[in-house]
Amino acid sequence: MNALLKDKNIVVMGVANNRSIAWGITKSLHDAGANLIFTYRQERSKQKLEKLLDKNQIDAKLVVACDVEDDDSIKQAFQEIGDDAGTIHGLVHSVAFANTDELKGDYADTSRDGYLLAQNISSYSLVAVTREARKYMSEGGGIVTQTYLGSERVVPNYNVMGVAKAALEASVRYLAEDVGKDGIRVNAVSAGPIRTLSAKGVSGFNEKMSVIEEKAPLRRQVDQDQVGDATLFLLSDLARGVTGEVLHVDSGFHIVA
Ligand code: NDP
Ligand code: N5H
Repeated sequence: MNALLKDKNIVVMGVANNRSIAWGITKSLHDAGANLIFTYRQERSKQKLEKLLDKNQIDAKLVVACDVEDDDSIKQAFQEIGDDAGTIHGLVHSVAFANTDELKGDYADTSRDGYLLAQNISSYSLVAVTREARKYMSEGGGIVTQTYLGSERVVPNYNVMGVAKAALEASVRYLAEDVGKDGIRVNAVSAGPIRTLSAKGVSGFNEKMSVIEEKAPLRRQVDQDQVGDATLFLLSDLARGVTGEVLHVDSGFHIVA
């Protein structure tokens, strides 16, 4: 237990189950004394989340539905959060989506609809939620999103999602400039491969995981708790001088040739 986020109201988007990166983040934020507010899309995720909270004796301040494909849903969710919490001090964006059949084969075969869907849910959503959340971030604070190395390098099969993450990382920088004047910082964590519901069944995931143990400087896998602690750092005052940054939590894999 530490007091890095004591009495801070933090919104966490993207817990689907106990393997979610957002759940690792939840545990770190809870240990730091934060008041937690959650958003979910599917009813199934809400049920899983409520069970997890119960089992871990974490009291959520609020749990609200939010489909990031839908502006009205985003507006409604943040209005409810703002009315309930008064002030928001932090936001964790941990959502992404692309069609499974476009996460393999040639990137050149990506359909227009598939491209736009990946951009919509995985990248534009950060712009939309930043716009709504900042209305209630009157005391400044931090926003942290989740990205992957496939934005910087050509990683086989990541394809349309790599391009969405490149846009997401560029958004982090442009948003950081916009909201910096209000004392709000915007950063991303670039995690190494972690076995989650999203990662399940996508081509090439196992190979990407094993190469971390072989080639990354630390020669061990990345887990949700490591991403949780790095996200906590970025949300906390310890990172008060850091914005527009992409922090790699990948056992150092991105530095090796
Ligand atoms: P999860 O499957 O656990 O989480 C994905 C989340 O995205 C789910 O909670 C899902 O909610 C949510 N989501 C999808 N579409 C929407 C939508 N339209 N509106 C609201 N929420 C939506 O996977 P991860 O924890 O792995 O993924 C979290 C983030 O981490 C993603 O941005 C991913 O790209 C990133 N990341 C993951 C890595 C990994 O190896 N796992 C590595 C690097 C980055 P629901 O189920 O309710 O629809
Ligand atoms: C190079 C790789 C492996 C290949 C690419 C994987 C890309 C995964 C990202 C997206 C988010 C996965 C995705 O959208 C899956 C959906 O099509 C199907 N799944 C679902 O609908 C489940 C039920 C819900 C919960 O999922 C979502 N997203 O809502 C990359 C890997 C080494 C690292 C990785 C896995 C990165 C990443 O961004 O997640």
